[in-house]
Amino acid sequence: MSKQTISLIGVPTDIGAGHRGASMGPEAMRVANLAAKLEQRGLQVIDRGNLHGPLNPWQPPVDGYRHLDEVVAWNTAVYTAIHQELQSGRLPIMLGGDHCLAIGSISAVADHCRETGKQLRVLWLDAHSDFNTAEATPSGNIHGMPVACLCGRGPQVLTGIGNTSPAITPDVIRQIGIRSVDYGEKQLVREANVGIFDMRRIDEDGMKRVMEQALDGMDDNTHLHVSFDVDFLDPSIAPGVGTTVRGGPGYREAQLCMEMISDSGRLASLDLVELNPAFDRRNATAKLAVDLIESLFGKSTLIR
Ligand code: EXY
Ligand code: MN
Ligand code: MN
Ligand code: MN
Repeated sequence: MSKQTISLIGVPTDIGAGHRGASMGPEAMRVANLAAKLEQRGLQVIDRGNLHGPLNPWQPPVDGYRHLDEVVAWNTAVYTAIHQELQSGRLPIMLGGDHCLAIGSISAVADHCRETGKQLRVLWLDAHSDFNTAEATPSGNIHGMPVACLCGRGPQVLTGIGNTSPAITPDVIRQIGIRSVDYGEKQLVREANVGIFDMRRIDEDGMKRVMEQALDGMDDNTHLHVSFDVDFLDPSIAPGVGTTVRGGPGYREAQLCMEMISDSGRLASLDLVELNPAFDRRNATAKLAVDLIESLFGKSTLIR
């Protein structure tokens, strides 16, 4: 079998976030040696460099959305880049950037699945559900809305990115690590019936059982996309994010989560988002993210 080729796509923007700094995420991941670590695992890695888009004008929300035009521009570029990598048979890793960029990446993945007859499963690793709408959002920040947009709840300029709208249906999503959902957002995720494994569930059942359930029902025809928001992790191990929420998975739980995804053998695309070097200490969170991505690609602590 030929070597799996991974392409790294940097998307240096914080256009959907409430704090500046996630725009520095791609470079922090490069400084933490992501490409070399994956190559050490026997993978071929192509760094495609960074996408380009509008600067962050740092304006207040208009009609419930902050920086909507700029968010559309960045996500359109993400869609095109990710779709092209998938069509060329490579496994794209989108290095964000804030989580609004998952609208573009997952729209591309969903179109690719329709084109190739694959079944899509999305694992959303996050402290937040990211299911806000213009009516429900407390902030107007679009990084709190990507899952809703992907499911067709949002402005047409975002729900319409790609060839099919909505890009996905809620039944393909499994959210892990959730512990911060806004009041109105809670009604929305319940109505949409999003599969949520919140922290209470992880406390009660353990990460092993939760991941078994989240990965259940996949087969050889499944394309597994992982959208990894760094705020999924407990802030004690991952301070380098703008939206920390205490009570997240610790190092061992996060490793187990990644190792079980790797064991599934279905990982076919990845977002690494919300890493914010302005909040980090000596690039520790970027190094941790690289460590966890190595586990996603088969580095295991298992000795048996
Ligand atoms: N739910 C809050 C909001 O919509 O403003 C916070 C969202 C944070 C989103 C982070 C990236 O996952
Ligand atoms: Mn998020
Ligand atoms: Mn297409
Ligand atoms: Mn989050």
